[in-house]
Amino acid sequence: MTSPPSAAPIGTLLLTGAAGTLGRVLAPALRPHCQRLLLSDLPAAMDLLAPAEGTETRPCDLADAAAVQRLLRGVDAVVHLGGVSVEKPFEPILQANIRGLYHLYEAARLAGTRRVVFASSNHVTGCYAQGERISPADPPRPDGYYGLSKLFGEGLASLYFDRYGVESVCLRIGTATPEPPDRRGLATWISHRDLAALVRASLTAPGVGFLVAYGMSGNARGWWDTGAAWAKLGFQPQDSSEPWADRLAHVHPPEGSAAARLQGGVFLDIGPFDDGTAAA
Ligand code: NAI
Ligand code: 15L
Repeated sequence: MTSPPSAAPIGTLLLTGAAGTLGRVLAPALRPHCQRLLLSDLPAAMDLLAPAEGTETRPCDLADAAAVQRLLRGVDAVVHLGGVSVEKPFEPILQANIRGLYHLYEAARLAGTRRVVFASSNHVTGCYAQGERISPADPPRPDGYYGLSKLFGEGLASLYFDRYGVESVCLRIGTATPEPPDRRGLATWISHRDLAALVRASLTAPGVGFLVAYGMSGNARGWWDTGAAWAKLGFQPQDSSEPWADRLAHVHPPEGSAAARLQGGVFLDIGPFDDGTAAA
């Protein structure tokens, strides 16, 4: 007997960075919403993936253009988490986040992929002062090569919609941890439950075109204007950092340091690298 047709709104969904921290959170949350879920990560990371019913594994290095083209064949939508996820010297960021993202969008264009949900980051605007209210319309102020690579990704997403019709939602995710870790997290935290709902909304909202949205829970102390983008996505958070406010108010880097003053937090303590690659 053949099984009845699935009512899942998404056909074949590719999750990159599936073996990473958020990949392992999002895979089970996305599985019921697609007909087929492909889990991809670096070959060396595939052991971290727990096999689950209805999923298929696809090892792939995003730096390998031909492999990424094979990966995207038949894919309707992508949740793109793969890449370097912290501040690092330029070279690894160039390979995974800049070249890798170019390979992904080129492959999406060739495959006719409908939509990419791109895990951008709050570090695109990490040099704004903590407490300053900003929106996706404000000028970017990346706080390092990592944030800069996410800004490149947003530019690429814009280009591939305007020229080739590949839709993108770029989520400037805040701090996606089980609980907010410190005072900054009272503004930046997004619960795993809210993140999963935001990603699902980003995959299914009609006619998003190219959209940038901050990703946080319903934090009373948040810094980011989320109204217009969340309305377009039909997203409403269920969680808030407020229950941790008293406990975390005094958990922060030394007052006056860049990490305490600027929205990017401890990423401002990393670099310059002086690793010689600029002169090579
Ligand atoms: P993670 O570092 O745990 O996972 C990233 C995954 O990408 C890893 O499994 C890694 O093996 C894979 N990867 C790295 N280079 C690759 C390459 N060349 N080819 C294929 N795969 C590669 O990061 P996490 O925390 O799960 O974050 C997921 C995404 O969300 C990242 O893009 C990160 O920048 C973004 N993000 C995460 C936030 C958070 O709070 N965790 C906040 C803002 C953005
Ligand atoms: C990010 O973009 C990082 O991937 C994650 O490790 C956190 O540091 C997060 O931002 C944050 O700003 O808290």
